[in-house]
Amino acid sequence: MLTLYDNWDSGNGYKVRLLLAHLGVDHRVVDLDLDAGGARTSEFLAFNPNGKIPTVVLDDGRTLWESNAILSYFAEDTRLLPNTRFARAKVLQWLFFEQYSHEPYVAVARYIHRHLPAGHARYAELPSRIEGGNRALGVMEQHLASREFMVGQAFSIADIALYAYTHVAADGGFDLSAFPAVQDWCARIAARPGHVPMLDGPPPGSAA
Ligand SMILES: N[C@@H](CCC(=O)N[C@@H](CS)C(=O)NCC(=O)O)C(=O)O
Repeated sequence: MLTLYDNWDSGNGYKVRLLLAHLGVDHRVVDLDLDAGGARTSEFLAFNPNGKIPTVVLDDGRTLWESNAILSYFAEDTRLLPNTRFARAKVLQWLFFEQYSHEPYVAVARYIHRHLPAGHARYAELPSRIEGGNRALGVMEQHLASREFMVGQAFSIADIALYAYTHVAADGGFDLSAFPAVQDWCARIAARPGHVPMLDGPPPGSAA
């Protein structure tokens, strides 16, 4: 069976869990304790030499990593990836935006707050992470002020990729009330049939 190497508190992992839930793809989850170096063991590095979750091992043993590549793989030929050339490119546009202009700020600020002890040197990064994250949220706000979804008229993996860390941005010190269209979009995504929430602990029986 398809195996997802994951961590319950990771938004990057949650993207894949949310997509697999929407598509009803059967899988098993192996939850790695990242703070204890769970993604740096020789066993896991054999699947992903970059030492990061999410990583999937397909039924035939092939591996795939990078959350947005995994989303693209499973969304192929489904309602979650448009099939016209320009709309697909727009989905890619937002996936790359998420990785370069959003996740390094919104997710990293959250990581610092949730996983590093008070007084850790990385708390000094927070002002620049907040500034960059607010810039990314501002881009989304402007875009979503007149749209229901990130691309076209339909829910797609662009929404899933950006929802994952946006809806928990407050964990990193962001104030989403300054972005009302983003807040409304988050509520629409969470209300969709088939939605699953982010986890609040490792799923039972999923430890490596
Ligand atoms: N660009 C990657 C980022 C993956 C990533 O940063 N994963 C983190 C958890 S969110 C991780 O595995 N960290 C463990 C480590 O670096 O040891 C993606 O989108 O999949």
